[in-house]
Amino acid sequence: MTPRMSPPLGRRELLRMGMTIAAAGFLASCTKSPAGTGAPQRITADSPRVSAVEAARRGASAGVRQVTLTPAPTQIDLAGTPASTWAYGGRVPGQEIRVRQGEILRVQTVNNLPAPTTVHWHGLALRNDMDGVPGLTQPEIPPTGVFDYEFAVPHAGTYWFHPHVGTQIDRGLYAPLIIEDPDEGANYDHELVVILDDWIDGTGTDPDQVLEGLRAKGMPPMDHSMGGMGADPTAPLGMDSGDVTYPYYLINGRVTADPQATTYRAGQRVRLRIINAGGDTAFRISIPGVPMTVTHTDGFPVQAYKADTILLTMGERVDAVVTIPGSSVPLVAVPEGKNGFAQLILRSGDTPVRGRAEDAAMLMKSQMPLDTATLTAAPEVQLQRREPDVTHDVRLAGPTGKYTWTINGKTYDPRDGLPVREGQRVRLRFVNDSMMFHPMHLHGHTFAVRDSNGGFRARKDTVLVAPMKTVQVDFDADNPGQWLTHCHNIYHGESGMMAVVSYVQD
Ligand SMILES: [Cu+2]
Repeated sequence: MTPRMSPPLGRRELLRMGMTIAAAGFLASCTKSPAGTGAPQRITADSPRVSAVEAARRGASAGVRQVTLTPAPTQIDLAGTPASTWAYGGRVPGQEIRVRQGEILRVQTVNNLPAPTTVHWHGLALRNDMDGVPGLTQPEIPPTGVFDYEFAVPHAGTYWFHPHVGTQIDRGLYAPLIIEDPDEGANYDHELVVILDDWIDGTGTDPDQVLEGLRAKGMPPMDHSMGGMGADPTAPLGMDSGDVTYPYYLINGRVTADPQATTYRAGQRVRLRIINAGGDTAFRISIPGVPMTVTHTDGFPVQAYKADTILLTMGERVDAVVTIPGSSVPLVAVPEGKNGFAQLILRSGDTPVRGRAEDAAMLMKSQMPLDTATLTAAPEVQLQRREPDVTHDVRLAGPTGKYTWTINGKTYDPRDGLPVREGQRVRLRFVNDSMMFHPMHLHGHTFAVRDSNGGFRARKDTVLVAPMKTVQVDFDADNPGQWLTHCHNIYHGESGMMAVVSYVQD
């Protein structure tokens, strides 16, 4: 068997992208320790280890899926109100990419934006040089530039993709990436992807201006003695659940006044694949009178659990199966700590909609929502118990001064890193020293969330770390490279709350 390998980012691709060799050299050289010092060397994105691990991941006869992705300025329609934005292929959300586990995905990305961009494949344990982090795993794709992403898709599940440059994710640049498992044995009749978003772009401002405004205003740290936690069990994010006020909340690109409606028959089972693509908003999700049987979170299966209301922070995904009732019902998404709601209509034949979404939204605020991290991983994806070889604290703090958010007292610097070695069991302790929640995302791995007894709960790649709380996660260091861990609030991440989990070797 001779697996066909894709070359690491080479001179040819770099030249094609208009990169100078000097700029390209930045990636490889400045992130390594000087030769001869005896210090461990970083395993960078262009390392032969990265190619070798990818080769081992590829089956001899893996099928190839070829897709073209075109990020470009466009105009969308918010129920009669036009909004200028940036999107993939002129639509929000972008066209879903659907592949099978084990296939090779090739995405030729043609940057028609007036700014540099990249694409990050959120949640995938893919090869490091395809992870889409500029200055760490690849150079930015300049305007008019082209970059060919190509990687094996390792795990089935509900994923998504978005840029990893500036505040671009809070424009319309996002789309679902669904990876099917041919052996899964579907126990449902239909699938419905449900993408939640908070929307401000093209409504008289844009996300760059929003960030400028936050910095201009500055943010005094909140008074810790106020003790916002624990006061209200139905407000798990505390009192401060967002920095940005959005005029619209969308489901699948549709505003509340003009929701998507999908028609089924009573008794049919629908697998919902719900993705929170928001920039600064967690959502509670409920279908009044219809329990949701949660089957997966962040792509990985959990022991089935029935929930009435689910909490989903930015970057998280949840799959749930519902049975269509005898009358049409809304799926309602309430932005945590903010006004308004988003909706989508599940039609049951031609019956009228039962109940008002406004009333459901009110009721949902008094219910304790499910945090999917508290679920138990399905047996086939449970991490074996093992003492960690290395433990790193990831201390989350802010905001200070002109809206600065830090990890371990520092803002993001790609030359810094939390060192890990291939083969290690790694523990990250996300310690939230701030009064705001942070959805902490780790690239390239799916960790196991620890419970208070030292056991494991769900497998996740994005986990809610509530104000003043600590969440510990374990993972096996089996995907060499340089991987970000960061807050998935885009305004926190862009203001410093990102760090590198850095594979090193002697
Ligand atoms: Cu944050």
